[in-house]
Amino acid sequence: MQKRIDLRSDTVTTPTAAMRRAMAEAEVGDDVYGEDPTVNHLEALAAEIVGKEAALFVTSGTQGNQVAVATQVQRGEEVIAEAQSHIFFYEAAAVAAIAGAQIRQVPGIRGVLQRKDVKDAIRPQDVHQPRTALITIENTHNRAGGTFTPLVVLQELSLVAREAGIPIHMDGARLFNAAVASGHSAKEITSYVDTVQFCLSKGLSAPVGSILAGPKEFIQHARQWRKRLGGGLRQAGVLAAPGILALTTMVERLVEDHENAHLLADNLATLPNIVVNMETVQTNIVLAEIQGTGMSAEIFVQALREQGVWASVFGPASVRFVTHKDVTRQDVLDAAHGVANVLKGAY
Ligand code: TLP
Repeated sequence: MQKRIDLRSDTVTTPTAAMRRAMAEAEVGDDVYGEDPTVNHLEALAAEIVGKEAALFVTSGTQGNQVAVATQVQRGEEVIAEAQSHIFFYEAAAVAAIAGAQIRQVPGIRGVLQRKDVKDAIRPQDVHQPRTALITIENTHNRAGGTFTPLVVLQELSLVAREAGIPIHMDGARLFNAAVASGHSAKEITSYVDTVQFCLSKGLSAPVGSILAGPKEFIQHARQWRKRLGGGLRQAGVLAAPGILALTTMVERLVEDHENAHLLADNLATLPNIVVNMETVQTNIVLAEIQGTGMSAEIFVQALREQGVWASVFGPASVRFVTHKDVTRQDVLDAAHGVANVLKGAY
């Protein structure tokens, strides 16, 4: 059988053997009673890593973001989010459906929000206008191709937010990719935001779960929102145990994923009719614009799959490749070869 090189997402990573052992051996209790020692350990460790008072283990990145929004935003208020952010684009309008608020889309530069644009988007006090209740930053930015927000920009955004008295939430689904690529610790990055969500289940390879971290009082309220959304789990230590290994053993290796993404981007860029914006290749995501091939992204991805290479349709003529621990350097070279074959019509 042909080998599958699955570059659709880093969400496809499977747990390591050590993670599976840790799951089998995890000490557990009822987490809704706060009695699961493994969950408590993970939450304390995660809070320490991002320099926040407290943390909450949530079922997914989406749940972490939406609990963060619902906890900080009232009905009829507004949330500033980058125009192509996951919170806006991929969370099934949950900000409207759950918090009852609306999103103000602010376009960034390669996914990075700009100080002036955010400042201008903050609503004045006016009976006609909603109150701006929260600013969100996506780091790294998925639809922009895995770009990270530079520390100086975070600093500027935090000043704008502080002046206006508005909290910042970071969707740090790939926070550790941002940390590794920028050379700054996760703690330095999150020092500029009030609350942060990061995923254990993407490049860090845990099978399930995300962390929401922030001030103690925020996490107390967030715990109730998580319960309300059905995220109060019982013997969740079996899920938290691989999360602990994700944080303690899987961060440094993200460098390899970034190297492989660069290698893939370099190889794809040499192919005719494929355009890769190298400026956005900063972490583990590569976006290929395929307009010049005359194929739709749907057709292209289908043809590529026949070569054993799985990628995601990211727009009518845009295809996303994501590197992760379950693809090797050779896989990436083979994937570029598969793309070349598609272009030659040799499938
Ligand atoms: N992103 C997934 C899909 O939903 C698109 C992917 O394959 O990249 N924030 C960001 C920036 C994300 O990229 C994702 C997942 C989430 C939040 C949501 O995480 P989950 O899937 O755990 O709900």
